[in-house]
Amino acid sequence: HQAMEKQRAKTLGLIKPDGMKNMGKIVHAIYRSGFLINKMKIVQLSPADAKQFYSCHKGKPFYEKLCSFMSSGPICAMELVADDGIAKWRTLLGPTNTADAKAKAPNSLRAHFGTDGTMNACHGSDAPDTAAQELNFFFNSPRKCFSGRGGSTLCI
Ligand code: RTP
Ligand code: MG
Repeated sequence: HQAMEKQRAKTLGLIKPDGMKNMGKIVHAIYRSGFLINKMKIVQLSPADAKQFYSCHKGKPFYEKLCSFMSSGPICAMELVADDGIAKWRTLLGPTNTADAKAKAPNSLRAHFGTDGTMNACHGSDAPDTAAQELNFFFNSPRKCFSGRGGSTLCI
């Protein structure tokens, strides 16, 4: 048996509010790892947007804190493309908790740029169906408006 060829796949990458001060380094690492950045935009989620985006975590103890963090400042949304892109991006992210990332994946983005268990620099979709849904949320919702900085509004 030949090894299965890894399929080219799109995923949603986010640079979270705490990661934005390191956006240049994170984008550099994304390119260096062989991803194509096919789409990119900087937006700020409203608390309601964040609740919708993370609705799969509704009811968990960290949900409110997560949603207020995710709407606390600008974020960068990217459509990332690579062979086996969903898993490849999760590997580059490292474990969810920054301390775990530092211990287990010291070269990961979360090890370098994360802060704690909630503020962990970046997000990645976890499966093909959530990748499609999350890409749609940021790049294919024509009537959805996110607020930008300084009172401006970015509409997609
Ligand atoms: P993400 O969805 O952001 O890529 O992260 P993940 O899959 O590695 O982790 P997940 O379990 O989906 O959790 C989503 C985000 O919620 C925050 N979180 N805080 N105990 C906590 O305080 C806690 N646990 C999770 C993190 O920001 C995590 O990335
Ligand atoms: Mg997740």
